[in-house]
Amino acid sequence: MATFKEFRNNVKPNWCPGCGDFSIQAAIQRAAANVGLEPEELAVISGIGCSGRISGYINAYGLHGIHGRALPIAQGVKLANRELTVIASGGDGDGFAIGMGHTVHAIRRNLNITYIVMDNQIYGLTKGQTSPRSAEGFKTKSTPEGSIESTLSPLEIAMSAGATFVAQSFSSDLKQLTSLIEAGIKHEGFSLINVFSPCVTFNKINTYDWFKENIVNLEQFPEYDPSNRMAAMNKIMETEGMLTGLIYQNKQRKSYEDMITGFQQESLSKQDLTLSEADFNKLVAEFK
Ligand SMILES: Cc1ncc(C[n+]2csc(CCOP(=O)(O)OP(=O)(O)O)c2C)c(N)n1
Ligand code: SF4
Repeated sequence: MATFKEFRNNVKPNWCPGCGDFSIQAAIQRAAANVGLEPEELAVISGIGCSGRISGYINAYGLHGIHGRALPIAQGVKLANRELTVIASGGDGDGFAIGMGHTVHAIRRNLNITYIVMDNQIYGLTKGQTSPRSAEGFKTKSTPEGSIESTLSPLEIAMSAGATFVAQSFSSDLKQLTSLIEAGIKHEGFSLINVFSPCVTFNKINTYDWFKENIVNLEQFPEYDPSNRMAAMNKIMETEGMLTGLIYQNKQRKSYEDMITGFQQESLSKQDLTLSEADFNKLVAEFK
């Protein structure tokens, strides 16, 4: 069985020293080993951003896609080869700005994919503009007088889009993050894991200390029941989206793959999809 070290490759990340994304990389590698995967059983698909580089830093199948398009690619990979464990990842700009339409529909489609958002509340790669996750009043190069737009709540959006698994964590809490990624991989459907991942270079407000002061860990509420949708929505609103842990899980709803008519257990990539000449001609005749 592969250890987490076997999910490492020899590419040296070029993230800034102290960037939260390092811990997310480590957590993915540990979670993959802990659930018993081999590198050839995992595909990591990412968008564009500092965070998007992650697919190149893990020894597994990987694709560094285009900005905001990690999820369409990840869904294609999963549909073509359902035997692969598919992790999609990217930044809050990638998933909640340009890619938001894909995020909402991937959530409601519920393919068996784990989506890890590396949420630093800013655009890192393009050197520090506001993202939909930036707070009102947040000053950046694109909002020198402070952002006048309201902050987007991905957890509330995920819940209202019919999510079957919603979790949030902090890159510094490697233990919690690893166990949530393991739970996300095991979940039979789409799992959204939003991870606070400080950008030490451009975001001087949402720092490690700021997160430590503001995070509300769900462990404080032993009676909390993540199968209760109403309680999950209430807790997200009560904590202004700063809660961490497993927020909601619906184990009843089947994944897209398990509901789609004719979609077989054997992955498409292993099936003989050759069309006979007779069938081809029959198909073409339908369009005449
Ligand atoms: C279609 C397109 N639009 C815009 C860009 C420029 N761009 C690259 S990364 C990025 C945002 C980066 O922020 P985020 O997704 O939050 O990732 P981070 O760098 O913070 O990890 C933008 C706007 C692009 N590469 N492609
Ligand atoms: S700019 Fe920010 S997000 Fe990008 S690598 Fe540096 S610390 Fe990380």
